Amino acid sequence: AGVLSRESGHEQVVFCHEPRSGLRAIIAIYSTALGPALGGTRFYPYACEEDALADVLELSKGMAYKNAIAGLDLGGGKAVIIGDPERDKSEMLLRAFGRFVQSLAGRYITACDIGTFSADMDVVARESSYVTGRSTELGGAGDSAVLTAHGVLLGMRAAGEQVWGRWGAPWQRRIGIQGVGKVGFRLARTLAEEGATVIVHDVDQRALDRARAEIPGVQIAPDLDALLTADLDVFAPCAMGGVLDERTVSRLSARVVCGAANNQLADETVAKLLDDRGILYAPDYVVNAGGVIQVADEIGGFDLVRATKRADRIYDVTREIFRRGAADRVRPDVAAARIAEARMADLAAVRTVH
Ligand code: NAI
Ligand code: K
Repeated sequence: AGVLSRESGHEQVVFCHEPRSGLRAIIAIYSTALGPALGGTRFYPYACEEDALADVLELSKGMAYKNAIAGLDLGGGKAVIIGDPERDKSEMLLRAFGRFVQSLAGRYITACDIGTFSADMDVVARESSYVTGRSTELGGAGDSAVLTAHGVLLGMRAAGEQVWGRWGAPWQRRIGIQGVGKVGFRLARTLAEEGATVIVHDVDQRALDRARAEIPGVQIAPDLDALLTADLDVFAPCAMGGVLDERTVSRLSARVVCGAANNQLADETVAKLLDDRGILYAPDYVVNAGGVIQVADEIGGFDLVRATKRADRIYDVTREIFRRGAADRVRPDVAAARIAEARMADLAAVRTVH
C-alpha cells in the first residue's frame, strides 16, 4: 500500500480485517489538505481485493475534488466493504468497521454510499464519532439522495441553458436515466412532474416496478443500448461508474450528459470523445455534490434549509465551469479539475504556515 499510495497520490490506505465478523474493508484517504477526509462507504461484492482497491482509490480522489469544488472545508476519502450487503451485513460487521473508522481519529469521516443506508451509519456511529448520514431521528442528515438529486437537477438546468439557451422549450427535454435507485428515482420523478419525457433503464426489476408504479408516464428502456439510442436530449448516469466509454459514447443521441454516478468516464480519453461529438459533459463530481453537502452539514448539527441553500450553489458552480472552460478554451472537465486542484494547493500552502 505504501508504494501504491505514493504512485496514486493518496495520503493513506488502510486495509481492515476482522475475522469474527468477516469484515474485509479498505479505507482510502486521498487528501486532508482542506480538512478531514469525508466520503461514503460502499458495500459491494467485489470479485477480488484488487478491484475493491482500484475502486476506493479512484472514489477517494473523486471525493477530494468534489469537496474542494463544493467549497467545503473537507478533504477526500472513501471506504469499501467487500461483500454482498444483502447477505453479509450484520451489526457485528458494521461495528467492526466503525472501530476502524474510529482508529483514524477523525482523519476520515464516513457516510452512506451504494449498499449502505442511514440505519447502517447509526450502527457504525455506536463505535465511532466520525460518522455522518445517520438517521434524522438521531439528528443525522438522513438519505443524501435528497440533495444529490436536487443538485443534479440544477446542474442539468445549467447545462441545458448552455446548450439550448434556456431550460425547456423549444427543445423537448427528453431525459434518459440509467439507474432508478435512491437518486435516479427522485430525479426521474421530479423531471416527470415538471413535464419532461423520462426514459429509464435499471438492471433491478424491483426498481423498474417502483418507477412504473410511482412515476406517471415513465418509459422503460429494455437495455442500456435502447436507452442510449433513444431520442434523448440529456443522458443522466445514475447507476455505477464507468458507463461512458468509446462504445457507449458513439451510440449516445443526447447533447448533454449530467447525472449522479461517480466516475462516469471509463477513462480520461472519454471526455475528449464526448467533446468531439459535441456532447456537453457536466463533470460528475460537480453536479453530484449535493449528497456530500447534505451529510457535511450534519457535522455542525443538521439543518436542511441551510444545506439546501448550500446545494443551490451547484447551479452557479456548474455555470462557472462552463464559463471558465470557454474562456480558457478547455473542456469543462479540465476547467473543473483546475479549480479544484488550485483550491487544494492554495489552501494546503496557507494551512502549513503556523
Ligand atoms: P442506488 O444503489 O440506490 O441506485 C443505483 C441503481 O442503479 C439501482 O437501482 C441499481 O439496480 C441500478 N444499477 C446498477 N447497475 C446498473 C446497470 N449496469 N444498469 C442499470 N442500472 C443499474 O444508488 P444511489 O444512491 O441512487 O446512487 C447512484 C449513483 O450516484 C452511484 O454511482 C453513487 O455513487 C452516486 N452518488 C450517490 C450519492 C447519494 O447521495 N446517494 C451522492 C453522489 C453520488
Ligand atoms: K457518494
